[in-house]
Amino acid sequence: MAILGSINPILTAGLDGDRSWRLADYVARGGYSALRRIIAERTTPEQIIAEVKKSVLRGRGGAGFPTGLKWSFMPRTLPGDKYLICNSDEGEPGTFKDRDLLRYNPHAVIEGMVIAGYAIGATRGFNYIHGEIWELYQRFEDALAEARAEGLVGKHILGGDFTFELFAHHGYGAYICGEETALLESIEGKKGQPRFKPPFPASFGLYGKPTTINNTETLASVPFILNMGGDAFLAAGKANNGGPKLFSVSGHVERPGNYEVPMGTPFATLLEMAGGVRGGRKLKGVIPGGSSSPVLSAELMMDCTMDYDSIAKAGSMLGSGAVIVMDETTCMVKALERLSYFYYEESCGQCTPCREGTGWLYKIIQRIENGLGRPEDLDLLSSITGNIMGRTICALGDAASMPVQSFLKHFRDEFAYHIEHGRCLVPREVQRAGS
Ligand code: L3W
Ligand code: SF4
Repeated sequence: MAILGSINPILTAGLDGDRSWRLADYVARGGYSALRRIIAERTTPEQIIAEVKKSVLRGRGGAGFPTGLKWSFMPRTLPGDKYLICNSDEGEPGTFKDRDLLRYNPHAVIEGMVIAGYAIGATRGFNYIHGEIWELYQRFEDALAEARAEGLVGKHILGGDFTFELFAHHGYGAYICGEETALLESIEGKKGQPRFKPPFPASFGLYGKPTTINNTETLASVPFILNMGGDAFLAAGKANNGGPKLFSVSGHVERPGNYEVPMGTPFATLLEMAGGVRGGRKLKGVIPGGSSSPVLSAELMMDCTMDYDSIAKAGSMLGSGAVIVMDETTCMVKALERLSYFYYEESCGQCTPCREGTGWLYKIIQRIENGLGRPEDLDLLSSITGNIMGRTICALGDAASMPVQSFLKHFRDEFAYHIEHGRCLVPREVQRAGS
């Protein structure tokens, strides 16, 4: 079990048995009661959307967009196919929460998808599952078969008027397929390259039809909102940041893993739950929301609470909730070199600033790391990132630029030292002690 701890758990409550992914176990935990009530009481889609809006559930995939608002964009009464997609293409470096939800609580995802499908008037749903974690695809298929056999998915769900077919779809492991419009292209059988937005998927989505795309954790939260009520879900978090959140804590901590805590929990508490900085070392920096979010210094991070607003105020993003902890043994140039390689490798190549810029950034950071940096390199890095940001089709260009800008902002001295001395400010033996 990689869910290592929680405070007031909701999403992961009762997942301590060894069959938590089975239908019978989910039902024993109160599963599918929200869906049964909706069908039996003929709850209207408007009522469901109103409850989700009240909960202030914000998208758990990275952008934090309000879920109820997104659902209300769907032209529900328009005739013809409309789609719901669960984005389980979890690929952001540092993020590993959605795979645990699929692994241990797949029926919460299914129930959330059926309720969401009902609320937005969808006719079909797809769960797009990251291609490199095959066993989850199989587990989701098994759960889907159980749900179908009980009439919880498919034609005339639970004997009512609502028909909703749901399918699992596995991706092929490209990071960019987690971008919502690249994901649509991928399901359509094309190369996974992002589309221009607008039009947004709510008006032109899968096969050109209205489509809503939500993250796995977002959809898994929906049954709990309907059961406890929007107000209670909001109160389980913090104003404007409803509910609990799963955080994937990795890096230099004693107990890396997933933790469920209320939005607004102090970072210091989360760090303590993860056993603190390994070996009692000093905290140096934290990437609070997955590799695309700007790095923060230890001082800034220790003042943060884990919610969208607090992390934004400190100059970063809560993103997908992937908290990467770095201690005093970390060479920040090396860390950034690794991140930059990732974006260079994963750029889909459609836009010149991203295709050329990510490679250029990586090349410069690599030469600084290798002791061959030039005095003008830091200004050059700033200039390149400034010319990528806001000039690309999708957010990957920004995602590649923000780490560079933030590493330079908070750890500029280390980069300057590398350039001047051709070696790291953190002595080799200290780095080795930490590796
Ligand atoms: C209709 C409008 N719909 C916005 C919808 C839009 C999307 C959602 C958010 O990037 C971030 C990125 C990564 N009419 C709308 C509208 N929408 N305006 O709202 O949109 P947006 O553009 O703010 O974000 P995005 O393009 O979805 C997501 C960051 O997340 N990230 C990446 C995480 C990676 C994973 C993973 O591996 N699972 O989550 C982490 O920080 O950099 O900034 O649905 O259509 N007017
Ligand atoms: Fe592709 Fe990068 Fe352009 Fe996104 S920003 S569409 S990943 S080239």
